[in-house]
Amino acid sequence: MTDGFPSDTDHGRRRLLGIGAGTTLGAVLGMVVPFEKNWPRGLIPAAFAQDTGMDLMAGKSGLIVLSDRPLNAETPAHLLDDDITPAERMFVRMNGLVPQTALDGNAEGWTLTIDGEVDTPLSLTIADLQSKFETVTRRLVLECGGNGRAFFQPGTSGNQWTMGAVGCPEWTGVRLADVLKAAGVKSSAVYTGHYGNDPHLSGDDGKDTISRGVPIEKAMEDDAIIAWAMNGEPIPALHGFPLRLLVPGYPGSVAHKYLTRIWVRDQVHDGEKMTGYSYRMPAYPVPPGTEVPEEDMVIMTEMPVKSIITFPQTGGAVAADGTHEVRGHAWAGNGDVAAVHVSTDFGQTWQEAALDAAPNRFAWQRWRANISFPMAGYYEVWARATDMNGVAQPPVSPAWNPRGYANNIQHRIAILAE
Ligand SMILES: Nc1nc2c(c(=O)[nH]1)N[C@H]1C(S)=C(S)[C@@H](COP(=O)(O)O)O[C@H]1N2
Ligand SMILES: [Mo]
Repeated sequence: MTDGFPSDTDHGRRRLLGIGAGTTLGAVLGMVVPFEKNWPRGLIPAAFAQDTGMDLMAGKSGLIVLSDRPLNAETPAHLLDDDITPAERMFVRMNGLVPQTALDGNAEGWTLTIDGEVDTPLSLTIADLQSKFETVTRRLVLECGGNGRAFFQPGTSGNQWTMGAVGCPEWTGVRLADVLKAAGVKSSAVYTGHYGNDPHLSGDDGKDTISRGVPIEKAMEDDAIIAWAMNGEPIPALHGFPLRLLVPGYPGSVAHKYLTRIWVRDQVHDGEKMTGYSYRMPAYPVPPGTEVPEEDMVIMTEMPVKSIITFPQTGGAVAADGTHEVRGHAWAGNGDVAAVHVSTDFGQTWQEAALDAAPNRFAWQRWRANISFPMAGYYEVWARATDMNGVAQPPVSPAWNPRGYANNIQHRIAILAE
């Protein structure tokens, strides 16, 4: 099994594989099954089937499941306090099903193909990647393009992520640029197209679950990596075992899991969820609720500046006197964050937080502030990050868009001073 899945999941699966003529369902599930005699032999108990999400979430702790088919789960902000997000706290965004290879932790014969607009198409094993290219380890923020969707008015369709479709694990792999250079990128190259082996929800082999890409200039920057490890362990099944791409700064959807192929295109990639309204924003500001013509939608690129408050947990009580630490993380799709400010008076006044430097580009940055209260009562702490261009998070949802992307509204928490 891959890291992040405790042994009881492992047992569950092994027991499941062992279901044979003499096996009872009660033994498999470890509990009494009153209608045991009606159980059709060979039928996988729903408790273990992929569409419940139960078994798959066994390695997670405290996440909120937003949908179970496909599996989508976010992390409450106070559980994102670690500088390096552990696997058990990492949000999950599946567009399709978790591939069996990942569930089995089976990377045997895995190859990554680089083809299209390259001089020499490559077929690389994981051992090739590890031996032929320089290994790099980096903390990289991964944030779903739809994080914050729940705050748009009127609401938009899709997972109603609040603040927790984001994390910053430490990834180990090789630079995407080094691999592309080894293949020799032709001058005709325009875009990348990413492919993996996760099955489409319909089970139809002919359908891609998702296939997004980035402009070749972005792919050739130093920051994007092809990773085989997360937090020093093989990448967990839900996060892309055995290989995944990370293209920091861009929406998480370009960070392809279960990576099998990078097709270098001579045009803007037109794979699954690259076209129409998927991961696209109106080319101009629109009033909330507007129907925007498809041809006016443009591909999302850099994610906006954002921050979260990870301590204290919202809703807690503190002593009205004295000072109290609040802290969290801040990140921006265009590089480093310039400043973080906090307010305890609904945004009338702001105090600057101490902000740590990023350990590497596109890692989130720790911020801390000491706050105090003039008297007992209900307060909110609001946090506001500002990027290097002086652009700050808004106190209300930013530009409404048909699919509810890129909402970097300020995070606020409730505190009772008593
Ligand atoms: N193969 C594959 N890669 C994928 C996806 C997917 O469904 N299949 N989802 C994408 C989206 S939309 C996001 S936000 C991130 C989520 O990564 P995580 O589940 O590891 O947090 O993976 C991206 N890569
Ligand atoms: Mo996403």
